[in-house]
Amino acid sequence: MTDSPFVPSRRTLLGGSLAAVAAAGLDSLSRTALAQAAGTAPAAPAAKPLPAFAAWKDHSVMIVHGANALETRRGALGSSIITPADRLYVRNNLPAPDAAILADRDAWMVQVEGVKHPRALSVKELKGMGLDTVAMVLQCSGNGRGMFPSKPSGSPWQVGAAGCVLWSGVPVRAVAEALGGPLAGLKYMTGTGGEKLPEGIDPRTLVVERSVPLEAMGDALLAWEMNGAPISLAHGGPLRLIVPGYTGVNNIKYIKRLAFTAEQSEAAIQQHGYRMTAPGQKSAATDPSVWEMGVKSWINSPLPDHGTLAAGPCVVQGVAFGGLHAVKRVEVSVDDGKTWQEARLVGPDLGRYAWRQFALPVKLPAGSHTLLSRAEDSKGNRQPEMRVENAHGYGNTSWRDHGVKVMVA
Ligand SMILES: Nc1nc2c(c(=O)[nH]1)N[C@H]1C(S)=C(S)[C@@H](COP(=O)(O)O)O[C@H]1N2
Ligand SMILES: [Mo]
Repeated sequence: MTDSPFVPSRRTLLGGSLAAVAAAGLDSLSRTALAQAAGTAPAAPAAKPLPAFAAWKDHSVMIVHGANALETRRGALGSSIITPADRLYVRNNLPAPDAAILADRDAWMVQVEGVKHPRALSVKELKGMGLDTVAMVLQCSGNGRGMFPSKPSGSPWQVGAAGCVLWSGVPVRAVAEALGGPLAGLKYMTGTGGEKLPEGIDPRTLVVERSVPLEAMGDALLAWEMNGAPISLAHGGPLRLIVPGYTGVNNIKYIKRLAFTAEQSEAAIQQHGYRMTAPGQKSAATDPSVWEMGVKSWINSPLPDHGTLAAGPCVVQGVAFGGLHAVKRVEVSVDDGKTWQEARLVGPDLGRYAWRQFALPVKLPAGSHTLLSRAEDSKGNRQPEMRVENAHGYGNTSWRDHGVKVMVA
């Protein structure tokens, strides 16, 4: 993956919020001086340009880690529950396919295997087989990797490789049933991405193909719509496998094959990639696979980059989700974890795979304050204080790591 060189683009200057415009227009010295005067950390350098396939994203709120890794800035997820498409993070392991695959969406084919009557189905046929909508947190397995002091390789995501989005499509169950049902004894559901692979290379080294336990099929969809619009190329249109509660990589974009299988995929991304491997070790297929997401929350406001806050009332707000289980409770601390208060879950409850927003009105006196949040799901699983150290920086749900320090005067 090649990162584009740093070029302050006209888009940033024209399209951004006032703060972004100011940040982009200043050299780093003046930014630092301003930030110091305001008592905040220096702002990040102006953004790299967006890659062409995601040029329609809101550049002012995206951190461009590379041409295939775009993160939403903390605090830019908005104060309502659904993440707008133009603010949702993007992660591709391979270059996205040509936009021509969207020219005739209904004609896109997916090969269904491991059922009694395997066959290829068009999106048009799928649309006649059933319909459901799920609100779901889509989160990269490595979200929070940037908080690991061990600096694992990979995009150093903070909180913004995640969003809460609506997917509409046909339940995988309905498709499997229409084809006679999965064959007996199969253990996994395997999805294959439709990217074109270079010739002359063993496809298993590059193909984005992931297997999840068969029970994940229960709420899985073959989706053609996201947030009420046909799925964009960046997010996997014309057709995407949606596996609610499972990390991003298991949600296969441009899906061209869906198979019920006895074994996990032989692709490198399954065998060696996305495994919880001990620090310093090489990944092996015996390491636990990164599948279900853990209970997690973080604060989106106030944030240090809002500058010094005025002493007095303020609303601490953020998002919380439970992966496979609904989030039940969120506590907030404004004193670095000494005391905790229960926050209110606000906004609509869009089901167990969606996140809930939380809010807690507090009064902050002058000084520096570390704000923390920790969530609990309906099964009593609690967000842990510490991350699980691992070689590739997956699964960071640490409430300690996700704390924010704000200045009040
Ligand atoms: N076909 C395909 N599907 C894919 C990927 C990919 O590279 N190719 N990347 C995965 C990863 S690692 C993540 S985090 C999510 C990102 O989804 P998004 O770009 O819609 O946010 O897609 C997943 N599905
Ligand atoms: Mo990811």
